[in-house]
Amino acid sequence: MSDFIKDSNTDVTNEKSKVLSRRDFFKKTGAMSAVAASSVVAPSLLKASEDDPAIMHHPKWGQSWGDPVTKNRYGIPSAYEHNVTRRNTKLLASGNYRASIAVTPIHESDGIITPNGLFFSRCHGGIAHVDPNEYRLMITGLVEKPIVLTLAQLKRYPRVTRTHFIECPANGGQEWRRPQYNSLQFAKGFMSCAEWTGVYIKTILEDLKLKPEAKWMLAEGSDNSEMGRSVPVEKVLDDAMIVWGQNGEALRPEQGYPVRLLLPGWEGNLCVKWLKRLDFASEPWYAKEETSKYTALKPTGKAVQHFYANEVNSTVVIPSPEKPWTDLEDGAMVEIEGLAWSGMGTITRVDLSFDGGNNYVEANIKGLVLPKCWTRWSYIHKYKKGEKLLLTSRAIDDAGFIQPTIDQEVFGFDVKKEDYGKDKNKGMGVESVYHRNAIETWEVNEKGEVNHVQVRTI
Ligand SMILES: Nc1nc2c(c(=O)[nH]1)N[C@H]1C(S)=C(S)[C@@H](COP(=O)(O)O)O[C@H]1N2
Ligand SMILES: [Mo]
Repeated sequence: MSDFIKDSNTDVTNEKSKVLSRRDFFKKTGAMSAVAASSVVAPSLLKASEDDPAIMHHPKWGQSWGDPVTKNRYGIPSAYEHNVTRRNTKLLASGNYRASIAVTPIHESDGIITPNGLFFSRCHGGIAHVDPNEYRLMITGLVEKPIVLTLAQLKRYPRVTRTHFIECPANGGQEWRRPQYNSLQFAKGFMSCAEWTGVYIKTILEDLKLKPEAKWMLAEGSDNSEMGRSVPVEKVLDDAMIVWGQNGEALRPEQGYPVRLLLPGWEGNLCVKWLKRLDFASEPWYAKEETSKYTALKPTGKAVQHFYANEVNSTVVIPSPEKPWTDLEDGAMVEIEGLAWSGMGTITRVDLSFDGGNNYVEANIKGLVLPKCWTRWSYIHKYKKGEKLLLTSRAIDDAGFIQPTIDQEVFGFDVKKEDYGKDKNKGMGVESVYHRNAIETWEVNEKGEVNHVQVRTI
């Protein structure tokens, strides 16, 4: 664990962060040092040592009775895992820890499920505590049969269980100009992934009968922010869900207990928590909602416009600023691991670069590969003590999208490389807060420390 995180309010602005040009990197390091290895991976320093007291002595926890099994009726993690927590920072809180963001420690994550206690949480009006007995869901507007449901009535519809991530569209949004956080948790932790249980809204609509004029669904929360969002009816009839289950238990209060909206793959802010009303209408609530569009890059180099979905994205998880390689011996075989995800489909390929995106090798996709879901990938690497690397990952999805470079994302895809920097107005020049899915780079230095950098092609 790197030592920059001392308490949950530590300011982690990235003092070491820098913007590199590709030429800088090649001047410094010469050729690329990727090794495609198939050898056995083993922590080679482990030996059955006689002088290791941790293995030679009977430990204190085995010498007396342990706690009664009912001590924690609701279990909690080992006390030794106390550092694995969500975190926030003044930079993201605007001085208000109620209308705030708590980011997920994805550097500590295994597999593709985020435990409920670590799930990313964004609340505009604080965490509401809704009494399930008083909970009601009203479904109204352009339906033949408007209804008000209790929680028990809602749960009588046939249920489905699906695994999806929820990502705030501002994830990574601090990093447009330069890396701001020397931390995976803060740079990419505005998201989490869980197994959700609930009902497809299209199933409820079979009963309520949607009128043909209905083009938008307005969703409203019952928290202090009374969040209202409009969702196109095509998405509602595709895979929109109303969920009450999160990883095998009731939704946590932070996730909108007892019921939230889930729009698989779409912007997290549309997934209204503490859901109280769905109102079908012919118009959206805000004109903006019809017009906000973003672009995404196809592998052909062509960009297309779309809106609402979180674009294909990826990150290296190990190593990362929080998980450096400072203790690795020369020649160690290590597994580089990461996550990839796309709100538009299923991950089909992940590439890994050791030189900041000039050359790529194909990574292995691990375990379950599901649509609109976190996907694990890895690559076995032979570590050379003192080597300098620029680790960059790039994911591709089955909707045909590929992660852009930051320059493509900022200046546009039609601008030729030789025009970059000459006329910044020529491209889109978009440095927004939202929908940044450009490739990210970790610099591994001679000591094995990992820093967040940005490689520019300009
Ligand atoms: N009612 C309500 N719903 C809400 C919010 C809120 O503040 N109130 N925040 C939204 C935002 S901006 C995001 S990114 C997601 C985050 O979901 P999570 O907190 O479960 O991760 O919830 C969305 N739904
Ligand atoms: Mo958000």
